[in-house]
Amino acid sequence: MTVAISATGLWTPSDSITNAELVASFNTYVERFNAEHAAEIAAGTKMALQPSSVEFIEKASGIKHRFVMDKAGSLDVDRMMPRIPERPNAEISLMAEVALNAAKQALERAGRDAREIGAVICSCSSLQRPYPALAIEVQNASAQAASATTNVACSSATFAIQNAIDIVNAGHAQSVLVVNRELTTGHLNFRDRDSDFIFGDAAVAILVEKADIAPKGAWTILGSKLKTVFSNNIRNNFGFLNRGDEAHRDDPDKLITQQGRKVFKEVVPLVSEMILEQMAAMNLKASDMRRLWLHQANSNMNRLIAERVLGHEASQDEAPTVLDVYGNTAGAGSIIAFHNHSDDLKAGDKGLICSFGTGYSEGSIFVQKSA
Ligand code: CO8
Repeated sequence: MTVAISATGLWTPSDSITNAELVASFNTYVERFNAEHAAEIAAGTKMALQPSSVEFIEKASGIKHRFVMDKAGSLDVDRMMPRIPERPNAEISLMAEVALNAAKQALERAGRDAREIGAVICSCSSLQRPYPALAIEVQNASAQAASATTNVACSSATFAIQNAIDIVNAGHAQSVLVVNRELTTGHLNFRDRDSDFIFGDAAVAILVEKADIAPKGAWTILGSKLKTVFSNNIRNNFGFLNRGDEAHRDDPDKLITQQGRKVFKEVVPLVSEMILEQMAAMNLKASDMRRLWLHQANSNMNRLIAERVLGHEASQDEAPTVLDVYGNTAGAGSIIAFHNHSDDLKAGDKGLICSFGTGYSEGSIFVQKSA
């Protein structure tokens, strides 16, 4: 059965932070920390913290700006984490609300009523709570359908798209709504200069449907490939067992930690080889690929991967970057690139939505614009 992406939706918070604002807050924290611990630093029993810089961030990552749930709390030097008040159980949860914002846009763009949706898949890098499942809450507020929640970190959206393709192919539903909401700043360490600049908040939605009911201009799925290779290089040890060890419950490893350089070196060959293998299996040449919508973790990484796949340095038109505006939005990154940079393509154009990241996990979805 032919399956298509009928439409996508994108939601971002109204707050945002520039590199200059982030660095100013972090460097104030560093000055305070070093002043408070001057004696220990002088005695060599504590390491002085090093300041961050806008120049480093832009050169190392390509990130200039990111949308965030709560700017004030994240930049407040006495706090350095978003302020997200708990809601009563009778109210919709923040993550479900955010997911619905993106979902409504995808449904509107496809001209689809929520009652036509046969299944809802919510996928993301971090869940607000273990249960009840976020997907069931989203489903309750929108579609009359079965639902499931998945987490494959940066590949959450592409792996969920594969699940949606399988559901349609198996005949269980004709329209499957995938929602990927990434509130990354909730588990970002704003006191760590190696990672505080990387992530931003966003939610995306992808409507996957049987091709013969999809609207004009939908994206036919030509093929897909998922891959996982275990690695500890990006890790977050937060979880429901933490309360069993009070001594380590609030350690920095309960937020995201990563060996960024190792990730860079290992993931570039892994991803480019997987894409090339899949292209060969599908008889696709580099010249067939009109556009690559790659995961948005690092602009230098994307430049290298796109060059290996296309055989030449890719232009912004061939492999658009949205990192400068959104930062790394985990699973949402490649979908934001697709959402913002696909309307200009013509019927028959082929492209690739590709995620990669924590796990490691990689997901490739090859698409072709229909008439
Ligand atoms: N300002 C100034 N200097 C800095 C800063 C800073 N902010 N940060 C680090 N430095 C210093 C380092 O300490 C180091 O100093 P020294 O040489 O003295 O040791 C020097 O700059 C160089 O550091 P690096 O080697 O680390 O610098 P890189 O050029 O490698 O850049 C990056 C660092 C940007 C992290 C880069 O390695 C990178 O992007 N790697 C890839 C990472 C990646 O792809 N990660 C995948 C992300 S996972 C994902 O997308 C989803 C996760 C799930 C969601 C999580 C939500 C929170």
